[in-house]
Amino acid sequence: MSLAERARAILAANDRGGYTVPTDKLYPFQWNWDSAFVAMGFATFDIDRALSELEALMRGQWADGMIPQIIFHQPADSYFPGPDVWRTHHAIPTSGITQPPVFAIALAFVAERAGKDFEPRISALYRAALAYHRWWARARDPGQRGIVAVLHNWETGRDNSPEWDAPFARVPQTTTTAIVRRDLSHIDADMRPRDEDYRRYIHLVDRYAALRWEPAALWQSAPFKVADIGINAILGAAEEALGALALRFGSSAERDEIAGRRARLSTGLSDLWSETSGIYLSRDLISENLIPIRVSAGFLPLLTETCPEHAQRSLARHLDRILRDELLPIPSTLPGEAGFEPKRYWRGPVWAVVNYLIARGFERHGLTDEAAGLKQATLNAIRDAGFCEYFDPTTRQGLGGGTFSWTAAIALLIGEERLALAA
Ligand code: 9WN
Repeated sequence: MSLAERARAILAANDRGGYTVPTDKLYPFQWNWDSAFVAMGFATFDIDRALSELEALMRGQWADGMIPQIIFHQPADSYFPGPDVWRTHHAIPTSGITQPPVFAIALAFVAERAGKDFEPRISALYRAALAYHRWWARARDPGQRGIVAVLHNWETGRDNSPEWDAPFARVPQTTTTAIVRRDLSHIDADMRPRDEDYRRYIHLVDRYAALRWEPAALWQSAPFKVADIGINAILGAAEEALGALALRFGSSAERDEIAGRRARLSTGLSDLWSETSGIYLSRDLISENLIPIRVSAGFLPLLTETCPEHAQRSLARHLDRILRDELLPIPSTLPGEAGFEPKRYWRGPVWAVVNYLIARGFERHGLTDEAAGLKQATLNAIRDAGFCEYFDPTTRQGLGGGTFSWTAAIALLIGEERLALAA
């Protein structure tokens, strides 16, 4: 079987009828940003199915516009924390937090390839994306400073990144919920977050559930409030994608509204650039300090139109150094950082989805060699180690869960471009 055939077989195996689980057993529900990448992967061969993936996310969307991190379409007991811990009130059970807003980026990607017949469905999804972005601005940037905050590390999608170590020190480890980790029955403990991390993760869930997930109450009470560089960059790019969709599906008032948020985010992002580190950083919004830990997500502002040339050049130099050190690009935490651990989840391993976004970022600024090199290295890692959840940058070994949906989606996306170039 070719790599593309294997990738499609993984998506088929993880299909639960209109939506896809990240991988069997370890993650038995629908995850927000996983499904956005999966939708793009499906769009390489099946537009109808790509739209269904996004529509299933839309069914989980809350009345206030939030699209949750997890949608529990069907019960399963192989994952913790389940709906009983989240205690939310949506018709379909969901978690109470969100994840990186790749949704509109995926929708624009699918829309570009879809024929006229799909327009009514895309139009409904555009409205969902618009409501989602309004939620981000209202609930997570109430002061309109141009950077949005996350209130739980799971929202960043980079759960145990060393960036969160210092902000998390303020979060108590007390919980009212018994912690029954299911992940450790599927994956080695040294590749996953530690128990003390989980106690803090669940402390936050308990605290927010007690506030009935009311955004203003969460904002007041949150002991963890961070401007994650990944989310802010992705949201900047997603507003751009939404602006393009609004040309076809929106009103002129909506186009102005989107342009306003986009301009604010662009100013906010420039505030996350660190001249000393030569990369973008996250900011702790309680201490107001930039978090001086260089991570792969610090490359993501390349996705935005306004990423300045000096930053582009500096990020290209970072990539070059990683390649000269003969590491698989781009480690989630850059080697040399105190918290770097090449096998422990977001503290070092390489993730195909992050590489794909960064490559798109290099590409849009004309840094085509960087983009091509990164895509090829990602494809090679998948070919050699399999469709794993993540890869050790030092040994290139595949780690975490196997037969992963978003890794399959990226293989399809990069593979398709390679075929187009060869033709
Ligand atoms: C919590 C599904 C998700 C990804 C995240 C990744 C991991 C969950 C977990 O798996 O997080 O959301 O339980 O570890 O960190 O990015 O979306 O693949």
